[in-house]
Amino acid sequence: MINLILVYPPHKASNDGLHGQDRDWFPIGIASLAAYIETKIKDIKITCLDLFDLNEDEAKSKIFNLLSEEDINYIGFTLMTEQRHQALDLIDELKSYYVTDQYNIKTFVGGPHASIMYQQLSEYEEIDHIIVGEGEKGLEYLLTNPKAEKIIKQGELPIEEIPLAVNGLKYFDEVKLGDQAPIIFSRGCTDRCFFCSTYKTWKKYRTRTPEDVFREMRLFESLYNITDFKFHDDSATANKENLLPLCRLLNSFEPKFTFEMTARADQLDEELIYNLKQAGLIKIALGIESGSEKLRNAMNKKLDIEKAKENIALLKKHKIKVHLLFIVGYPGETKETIEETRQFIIETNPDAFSNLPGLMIIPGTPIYNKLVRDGWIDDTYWLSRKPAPYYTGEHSMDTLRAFNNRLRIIKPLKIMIAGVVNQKPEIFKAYLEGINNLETGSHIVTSKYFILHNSDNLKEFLNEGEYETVNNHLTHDMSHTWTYEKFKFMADQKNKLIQIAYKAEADYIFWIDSDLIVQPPTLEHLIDRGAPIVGEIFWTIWPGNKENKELPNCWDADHYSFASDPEELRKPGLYDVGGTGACILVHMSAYKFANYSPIPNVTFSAWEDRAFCIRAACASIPIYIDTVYPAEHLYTDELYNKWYNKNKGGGVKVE
Ligand code: B12
Ligand code: SF4
Repeated sequence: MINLILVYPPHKASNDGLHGQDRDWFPIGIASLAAYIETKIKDIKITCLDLFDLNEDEAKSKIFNLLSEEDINYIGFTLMTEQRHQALDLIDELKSYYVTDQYNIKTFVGGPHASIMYQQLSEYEEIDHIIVGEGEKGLEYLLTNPKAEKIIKQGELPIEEIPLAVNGLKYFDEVKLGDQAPIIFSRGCTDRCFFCSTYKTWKKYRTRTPEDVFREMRLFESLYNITDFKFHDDSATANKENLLPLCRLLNSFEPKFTFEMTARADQLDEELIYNLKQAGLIKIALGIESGSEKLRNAMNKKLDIEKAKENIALLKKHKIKVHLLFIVGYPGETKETIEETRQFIIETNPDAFSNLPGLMIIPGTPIYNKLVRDGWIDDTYWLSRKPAPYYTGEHSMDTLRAFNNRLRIIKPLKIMIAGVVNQKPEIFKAYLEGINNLETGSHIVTSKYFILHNSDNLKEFLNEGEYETVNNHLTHDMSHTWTYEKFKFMADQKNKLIQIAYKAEADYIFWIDSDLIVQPPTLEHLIDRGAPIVGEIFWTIWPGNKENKELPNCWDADHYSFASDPEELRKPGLYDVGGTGACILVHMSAYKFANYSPIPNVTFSAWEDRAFCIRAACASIPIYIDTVYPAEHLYTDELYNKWYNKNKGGGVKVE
């Protein structure tokens, strides 16, 4: 008798926040193999192990327990690129224990990664066989041919032989199905997008008969009490003639099933949408990939974009939830192409959209082959334990993160630029020039609001509604030996500005001290950082600093002191810090919570920026400093004159 184990291996999420997958699906690949093979080989015992959410030790002991109890002849593993190593490690261990005279276990692999990297995998001694492509016929061949070759290619399964995967579920030691069952209507895809490897497993696009699919869904209902389904097809709607009869079968059946599916956005029309809705479609995912035609062409995504837009509107009209899928960071992606994608999202207004952090490079895809030719990656990468990489040949992960944040700005962000000002007119003018030169795309709307402190003479530089004045006996100076009374005054003014921003529903306050000249990209760049509190750096030699050393407007310990060397901040980047001030962008989520008032019992909290940052830190709001576009701090007349000479020529001396 053949004793066969089929394993869906564990998938250890990496801790980089970039890879990993939540568990909300069932591995029908091995279920399908089990369902097929039971009809072909009579004298067989099959066990399927779904180990996806176990750690490697748990997975190992599960397999080893089985091996110690039974005489297993064959054990096969699904290989996805992302979890190749978890499977390969298990095979290694297994071979080191169970290859003796006593045991003779054949190990084999199949699935997407095996179907692509079979040559490389054939060099692993521990793997006895690799089944390429669809696994059913290959598995039958292996189990019926003791002398089967190492690489087995048996080609695609005729459509009428595609098994009902549901029949394979009885072989699982534990059926982790949840409330939704997986189902497929078709195999393969009608397209060949350059980032996609699906064609390596499934060659030709084929659909199952509507009757077969309907029968399988009813079995899920009667055996597992499931009435909600997810179609795992790449492109479920490519064959309308076959799909409409399935819709009719589903429509006439009680209880009513619900389902979701993925389709090409241009492979739909109103008749199909109407029928799908009647049949129980509640949600559809559509791969748009990019709003830029240039990029879609580069991806070989031949999408009729007008048809796609029309279909999205029709789906919404029929109350089917639309989830759009995008790729960020394909070669050629720029700020402008991201803007085109953002505009596409705004125009079509889907119920949801998503994308991975970047373009995931999967072997076997045309884009992978190009990057190999360009020397960006090579096949040895897949021998490592690393997850599939994101393409960073043109943009760093930081920039990709910024692109991702930008995409999520659906309504223009309101930014209130604010400050409490007491300044020399020339410097204030230069300061305002810096602010007016800030670049703002269509995703940003700025306003200004200042409290002019003992500075009525600055009114002439501002428009009505951009300021208010407050005059009192307190004076500003650069000695920074401020009294508690002065700090308290500043805190009160800034708190007042927070209230104004809140009333105006400003998404962000951008605090800029009135002697800072910001660089044009600063605001957009800080917004792209997607952080609740992020300062832009500037450097100052504070009066009284004996070492005559420039220090940044941030600190990482207590009382404007540094646990690490501030010079490291000279390298452009984003750093988390203990506190910052004077040039910071604060999101509403942070300014709604943190204010500038001194904190009782914390002596050094009298400086209002410190009090703000302590409050934020206590609420676990992270604080960052960005060092890519340092501002210029014109805190002495000499510095102003130098700046003026450099920027305006000539120079007007400030006394
Ligand atoms: C639904 C789906 C998901 C679901 C469920 C995943 C699953 N494993 O079932 C979710 C959303 C969770 C998912 C996640 C991911 N997916 Co996905 N997903 C799919 C999709 C669309 C369908 C899978 C499916 O159910 N097919 C139907 C069943 C019957 O086929 P199958 O599982 O492939 O099994 C057949 C063969 O592969 C083979 N086989 C499978 N296992 C074994 C084992 C043995 C021993 C043998 C002999 C044969 C064999 O025989 C089976 C029957 O013919 C495929 C594309 C596709 N059409 O296949 C992509 C696909 C499998 N996913 C892919 C990717 C990249 C991912 C992610 C990495 C995406 C991400 N960045 O998060 C994650 C990885 C998650 C993980 N580690 O499992 C790639 C895989 C490429 C690769 N080289 O690994 C594919 C091919 C899509 C693509 N665009 O290239 N995915
Ligand atoms: S991305 Fe979608 S449409 Fe393109 S080839 Fe892959 S499955 Fe087909």
